[in-house]
Amino acid sequence: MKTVFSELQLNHRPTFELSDGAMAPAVELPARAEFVRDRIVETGLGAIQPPDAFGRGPLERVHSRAYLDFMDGFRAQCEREGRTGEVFPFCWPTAGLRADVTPRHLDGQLGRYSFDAGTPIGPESWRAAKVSADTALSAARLVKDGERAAFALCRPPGHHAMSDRFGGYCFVNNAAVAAQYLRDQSAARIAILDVDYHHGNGTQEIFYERSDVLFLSIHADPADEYPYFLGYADETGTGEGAGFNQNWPLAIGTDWDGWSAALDAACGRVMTFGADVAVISLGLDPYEHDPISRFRLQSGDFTRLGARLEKLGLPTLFVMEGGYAIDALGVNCVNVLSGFEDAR
Ligand code: FKS
Ligand code: ZN
Repeated sequence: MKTVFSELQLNHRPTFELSDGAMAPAVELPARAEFVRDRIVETGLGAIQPPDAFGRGPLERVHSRAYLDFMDGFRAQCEREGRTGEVFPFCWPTAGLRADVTPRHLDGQLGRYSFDAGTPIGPESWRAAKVSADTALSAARLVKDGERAAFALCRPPGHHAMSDRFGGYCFVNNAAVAAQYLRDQSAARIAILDVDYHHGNGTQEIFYERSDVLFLSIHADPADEYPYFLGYADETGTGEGAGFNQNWPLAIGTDWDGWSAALDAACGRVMTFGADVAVISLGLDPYEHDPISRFRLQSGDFTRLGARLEKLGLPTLFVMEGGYAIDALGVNCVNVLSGFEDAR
């Protein structure tokens, strides 16, 4: 299986994040991608190639122009307003405040275009995020051109990014951008299966009213875990999209037995939907030793996950999302991909 990756994605280098009421060391680090890349080389999974530049067009299919304009101008605005280093939003237009205004001040704009204070953003972040999206698009193109599967080693991740808000370490929704690209290029029906420990609220929001993109997510119950305000079982889509969204919120402590039951159910839905392509939002944070997560998948279970996904028999795009047990990240990630390859 081919991998797409660029070192430019490493230039988003957060140092701190707001966590448990204090500034703590950031966990969504460049080393995450380096460990995965090194493991791909070590195991000989396949070639690693740099992404092509797709420009703004494919991003506009998923994100609002106003959001992209804000992000494109972020660096210059920081310089104008004398803000150096990382910035964090802290004030949002929640109920009772006006959602129909866009303030001029950077902090007002940050609140308008984000949904949490957990996402450090620095001068290099947006450029790295755009290259991460190019990585997803380039891997999608490989699948469109006939590869059975491809791996987009995306970082920064994407599944929390909404149509006009960043959050959860995510700026561009890589999986959504790639799915929309495949939809525009060739495929009539896309199934996105999100196996990250955290609910993919951004991907859900982007496709919630659509019947051509099925969104399925297996994650920790949002009553107990980030992102708290989306990802419940009663969210099944609306309008045209009614019946084309399904969530499996699982209890803290879920192991492979419980987790794979949800996986089987989700795979069943992919098949009855009649998907032409599967896009896997591949988070490795359901791992038992993940430092910020509380599921109990073991390294060998990730191989099983890959083999189960192969049984769908579909062209498959893997898009990396989270996973913070840095030492094991390469092994667990490549276990999924080689589990898929070896099942063929
Ligand atoms: C720590 C709070 C951390 C934020 C969790 C974000 C998870 C991000 C992710 C992604 F795939 F996007 F990277 N809360 N006290 O893993 O879902
Ligand atoms: Zn996650």
